[in-house]
Amino acid sequence: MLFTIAAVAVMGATLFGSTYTQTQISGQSLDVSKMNADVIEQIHQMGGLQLVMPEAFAETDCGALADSGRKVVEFNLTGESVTLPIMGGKTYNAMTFSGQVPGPTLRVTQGDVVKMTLTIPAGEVTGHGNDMHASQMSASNFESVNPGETSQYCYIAQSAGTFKYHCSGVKLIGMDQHVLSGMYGIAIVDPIDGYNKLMVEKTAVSNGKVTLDRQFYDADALEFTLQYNQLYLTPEGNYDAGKMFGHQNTATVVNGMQFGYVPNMVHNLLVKGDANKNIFVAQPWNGLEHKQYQSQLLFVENDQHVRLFVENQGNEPVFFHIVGEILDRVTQGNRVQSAATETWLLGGSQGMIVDLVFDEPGAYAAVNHDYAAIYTGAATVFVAGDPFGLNPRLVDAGVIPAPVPSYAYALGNPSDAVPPMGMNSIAHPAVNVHGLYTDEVASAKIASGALPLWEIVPTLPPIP
Ligand SMILES: [Cu+2]
Repeated sequence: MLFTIAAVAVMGATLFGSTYTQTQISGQSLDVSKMNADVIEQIHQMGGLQLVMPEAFAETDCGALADSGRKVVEFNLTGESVTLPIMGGKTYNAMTFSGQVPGPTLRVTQGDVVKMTLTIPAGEVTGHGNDMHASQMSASNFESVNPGETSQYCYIAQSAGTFKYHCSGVKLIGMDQHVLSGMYGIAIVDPIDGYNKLMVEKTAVSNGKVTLDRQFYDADALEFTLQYNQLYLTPEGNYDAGKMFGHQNTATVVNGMQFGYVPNMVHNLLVKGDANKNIFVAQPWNGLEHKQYQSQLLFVENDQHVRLFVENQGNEPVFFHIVGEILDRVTQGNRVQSAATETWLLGGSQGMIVDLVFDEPGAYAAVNHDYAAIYTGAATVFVAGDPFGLNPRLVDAGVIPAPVPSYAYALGNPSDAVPPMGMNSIAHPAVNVHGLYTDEVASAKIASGALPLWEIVPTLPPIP
């Protein structure tokens, strides 16, 4: 528990204070005189929004579903307020599921029963809840769990797709604060019959004529998750509801971090021969001293089926685009929405699955093609193949025994962008520890086999 006593007092007042309106209006520039004060007062008198949903917060019983013949997948989360870093060397007062932002990714197959258990440690400053969009059941079941308590519900994951889950606040009060401070994640529900093979449109010249030359790729793919959100913070690192109401975010984050997937000093060294010569315009998490927060790159092979699970967790639209690539297929739910499209729009709480093949060796930035978002953090760099011709040097230095089809074989892919394996997953060659994690979560990742590059890189032979 890392809050100062003063911060606890402020948060306590915010979260448990007497009115819903105080929570939402403090510190912001909304013109209250133009709002219907009676309605706001009425909501206040009712205890926030709780009574707007009359069946609110009933108990649920998992017994019937547990014996229904379906596979039961347990999903255990804790609600924890912690201090986490932000770009520029400062920290902010984060709220997390299980000490990480985003929370752990749940992966199930369509038809499975999800048994979600939320535990709030006794020392936690506030209660929390969990609304899983993969469920279809009365919102009353999402519950509010107080410090020292545990609660659970079960549901059948009936629809395939990528679905948000998020804290529902204290009986909906402060939900915005909890989500925008870090309490969100995704559930991936794989289609019961698996994913479809991918068709990529190409053309060829034969007998002097240009013709269609469709390429087909097996359903198995190398998979990543990308979750977009914003931070609305005061200079002291507290949630600023006023900035949220004004849609004036202080940061755009992908998987919790601004510019978390851009080159670092190791890539500078490999490409430029100098750890201090930045090869990307913004490298805020450059050095090894950032440990699990040091930025990493996403490595893929050329001519490889890549699948991205993308979710807009935030308060601003995401215009998802990959500079230099075309999104070969966009799926929402289990329905193809588009093929061979340049950009796809995700509103708030909207997810999609992007399937694509990186045709040429190179570096490709996945962006929210809103310039304000790009410049405040939504630039995520994929490196396909060996565009920098590093294979001979890495082999000479003994880092890898033979040339490799992607740098993932030498450095791994970042753990926070790698989902749990599903029925059509290609295993990543290696996974490194990267993410907006507490040190405890980072240690657990290392214990489960992810590579702490900040410890390994200094021990590697020098690159010639
Ligand atoms: Cu919460």
